[in-house]
Amino acid sequence: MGWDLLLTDCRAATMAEAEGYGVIEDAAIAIEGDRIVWIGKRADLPKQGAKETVSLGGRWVTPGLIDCHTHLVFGGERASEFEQRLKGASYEEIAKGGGGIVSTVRATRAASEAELLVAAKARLDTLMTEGLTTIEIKSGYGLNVENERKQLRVARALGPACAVTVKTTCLAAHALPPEFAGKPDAYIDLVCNEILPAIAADDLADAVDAFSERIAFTAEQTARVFDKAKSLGLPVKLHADQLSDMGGAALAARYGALSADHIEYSSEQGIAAMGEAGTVAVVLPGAFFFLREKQLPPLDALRKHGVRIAISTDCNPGSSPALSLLLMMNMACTLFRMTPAETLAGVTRHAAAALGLGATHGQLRAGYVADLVIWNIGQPAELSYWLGGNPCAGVIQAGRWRSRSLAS
Ligand code: DI6
Ligand code: FE
Repeated sequence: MGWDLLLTDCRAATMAEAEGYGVIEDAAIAIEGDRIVWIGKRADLPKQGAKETVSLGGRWVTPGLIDCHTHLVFGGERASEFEQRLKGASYEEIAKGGGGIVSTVRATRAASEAELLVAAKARLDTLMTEGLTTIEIKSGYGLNVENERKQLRVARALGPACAVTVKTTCLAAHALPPEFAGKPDAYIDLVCNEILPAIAADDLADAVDAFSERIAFTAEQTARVFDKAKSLGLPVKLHADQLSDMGGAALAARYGALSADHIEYSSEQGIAAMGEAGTVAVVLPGAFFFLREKQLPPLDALRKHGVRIAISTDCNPGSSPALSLLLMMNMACTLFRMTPAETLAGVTRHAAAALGLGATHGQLRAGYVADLVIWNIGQPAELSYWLGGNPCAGVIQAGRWRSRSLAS
């Protein structure tokens, strides 16, 4: 019988090497079930039949794109805060004035599960047109047991609804809900004693995140959340040092976090600790751009200390209403001076590592899950070159065609 699917006459950017694209010219890729079982030069292809053979006409193939940090499920939008910021108000001022994250908490609590699903699915459909095959989705707009569970149930439902891999993260320690005003430690008690155990009991989260910041939680409060997550067997991630240096990078490293995200203000010491711990850095150029930040993430220190760098949309209604991962790749190049090869690794190989999926996703490699994107491009750098437009010509998700338009 042979393979289920054989792709031939393609050029593969395998992302299977520590640097560069890992290019195989004139490649063939064989798929069985949901896995890649052979990839290499077409001339070396073992003699074996396939149920379906597709010639890709010289097109490029990459691993499926992975958006490893989003707040995709939320009620409402915050365009009026955007207008306020354009008149001079800062993100922190708006948050302190009762807007910001808490205004989305009100809208998310008021929305039904069905309403949240429809709105999030529309956003996910847009992201998926560009070859997204895996997405991480955080809670953090519910901030009580019932509504954090509601958000995470919607996130879990999106996987089967859209034929995409979803990893969920409980971000109950995102902001102080209004009913706990002035009592942050009491809210952290609720997170540790009620919210996280309830989420874990229903297997609603694959990881736990927190927002360590002046307008959110201290390092000490974050550490309490992380201790609880560890005791429940859940890996941790952190919104670290986005607006000020809170020692977040070092804290994340100390807990062996999968990733520390944002990290604009992280110290070199913190970055070195991340390198030691193998914690992935997730940079979020959409939030940097949309908040008109000036402090660049410490790219040179990240490279020097061998920290893997992932890139994500941070899709959320306040600081990054971004629905294009390709545009984030461009911004990582233009704003952060990353190379196009670094940015492609940032949305494949390293994004997989940031989700604990580094052994199965994010590379074109025998044994890995067959999540592939076929592109109408002349070279991989084009993926971070265009501002808008969409060169995606086909997507294979877990070994099955999800979309294709391969007419030449
Ligand atoms: N950092 C962010 O960029 C988002 N959350 C966070 O902790 C913003 C969330 C929002 O403004 O709604
Ligand atoms: Fe975020």
